[in-house]
Amino acid sequence: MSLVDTDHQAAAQPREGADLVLDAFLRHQVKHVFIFPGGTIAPILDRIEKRSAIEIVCPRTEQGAGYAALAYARLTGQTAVFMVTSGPGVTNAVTPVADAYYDNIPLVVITGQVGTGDMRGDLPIKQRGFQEVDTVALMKPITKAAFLVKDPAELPNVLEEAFFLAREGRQGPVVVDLPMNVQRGASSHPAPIAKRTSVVPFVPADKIETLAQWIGEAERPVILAGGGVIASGALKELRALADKYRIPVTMSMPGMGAYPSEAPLSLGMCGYAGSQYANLAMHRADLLIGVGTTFHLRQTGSLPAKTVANGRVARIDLDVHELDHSRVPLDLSIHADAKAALAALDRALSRHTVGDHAAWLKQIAAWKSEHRLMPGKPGKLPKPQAVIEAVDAAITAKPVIVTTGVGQHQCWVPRHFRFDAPARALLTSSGHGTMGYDLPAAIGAKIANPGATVICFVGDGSLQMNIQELATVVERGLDIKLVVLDNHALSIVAQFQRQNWQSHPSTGDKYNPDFAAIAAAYGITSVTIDTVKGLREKIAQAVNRPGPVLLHCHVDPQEDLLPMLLGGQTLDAMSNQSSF
Ligand SMILES: Cc1ncc(C[n+]2csc(CCOP(=O)(O)OP(=O)(O)O)c2C)c(N)n1
Repeated sequence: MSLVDTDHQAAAQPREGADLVLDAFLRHQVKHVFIFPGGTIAPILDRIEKRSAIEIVCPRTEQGAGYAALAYARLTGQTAVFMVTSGPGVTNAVTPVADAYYDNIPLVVITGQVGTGDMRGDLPIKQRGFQEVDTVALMKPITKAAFLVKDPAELPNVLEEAFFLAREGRQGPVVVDLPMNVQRGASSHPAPIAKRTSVVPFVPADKIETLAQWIGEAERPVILAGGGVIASGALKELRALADKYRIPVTMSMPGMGAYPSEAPLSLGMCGYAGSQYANLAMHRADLLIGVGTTFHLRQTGSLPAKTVANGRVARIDLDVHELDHSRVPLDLSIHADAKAALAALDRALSRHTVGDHAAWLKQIAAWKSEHRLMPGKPGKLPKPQAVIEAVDAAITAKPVIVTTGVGQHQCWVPRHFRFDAPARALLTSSGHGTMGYDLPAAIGAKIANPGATVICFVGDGSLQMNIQELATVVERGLDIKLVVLDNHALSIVAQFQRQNWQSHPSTGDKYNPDFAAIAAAYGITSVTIDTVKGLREKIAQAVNRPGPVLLHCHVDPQEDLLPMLLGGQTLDAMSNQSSF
């Protein structure tokens, strides 16, 4: 069956709002929609089911649907469609929408709404309709735009604008709120669709020339690559530049994979949960070049003016506001798409002489061996880092997509799993830092790329935010490997509490169920790991077995995330102080 329902398109006017929504999906070649249903979204759901071959993905909660949509958009490069019902559907969708906003993920969010006659409008009352909530007001601060459509005739243009805005410039979510009478109402004369064209900033040749000159002068250059490098498809350009001119590359968490973890010039992740060697390199650089990265607290620490002790800072970004309001003071700001800017930089550099940075690379090699990322004192239970490394070693097939929750485990994954996008890609909730992204994101990843090996590293706390999605895994027969790093704690918060207030009464020593038994109850193969003995073999067997598997790994609860960049510390002075 074709995705386009030609019979219906030929049908006589007038057309219902729900049909006009479906038309927009078909125009934009939507292949999957992610939905958690309810009455006020049912008209569109019905239309998709009856009149298209679009596949409906219906997890167990709005969060499940939302995070799956986010991962799907990330991997397919397409705008994902996420649909929820009015009232509680909308409020449950707020967190995934915020996640899409802060991590620049193109999403069109269709929200059901009570009929316009039942809407409170400007009246000084709480609610007029059942399950009425002011969706636009709730969503405005966490979307690129939020529209309430009151007339079906406006639908084609509003939806066109929504699909356009989701991708324009820095990508993100757009909400379209659709009252029942708009979905069900007929429009004889929908307005003709006004096409929009993207504006890509012109690469400023003079600034690129300045940067090329600075690279020529630099003795200690470092590139900080962010998620923007991956989003703009600038992997080839970044790698060519770094390799040709021997510039070490560090990455933010969303930038992991922009440069291969294993390459000799890779410094891995920087910042709060990065390594001391990456942070030392940034701090001691005489030229730091940020590409598609925000220079936020997590990457540069709490003393932004001291990110670089004695050097220049240049930054390339698609978002001019980020440059105008940079946390880290800039000596050069280049408003451009990363891919185009790096290609222009390479051309400009061909006219300059660049040294081999031998002394700098030698210094970095010394820091790397001096500050290796190591687990703490061995205990009876496996170390989380050892589990991650064992999973890494056990997977040979490509591509591999890794998703995580939020917490210590999220920080250990970039440290101990080797990334190299797109063959070994990381999907994690970066800007919003949302527990519960993990399992649903793995579902979206597997739907987007059924041939990929999908691994979800998840803490016991994060898993319990959306554990119900194990049902979706089974229902859709998704071959996902869940590696539960169970330390019986909301550990990163427990560590923070111990560091500052010496105890963790509500975040440590948590009661946990037998996750392996829960997986088994859903019909998922499960394996329990609670000893160091045979760890690698057991893990290799479990991750290479076909079909979904949950590995319940009891890991050492006495393991701190170390080193860590604490508030008030400059990048050269990460803390290595145990909290126990
Ligand atoms: C939805 C949500 N609520 C609260 C937090 C605050 N928070 C950050 S990490 C964390 C603990 C995570 O525990 P777990 O998933 O077990 O990971 P661990 O730190 O033990 O590896 C909490 C409560 C958050 N990030 N997201």
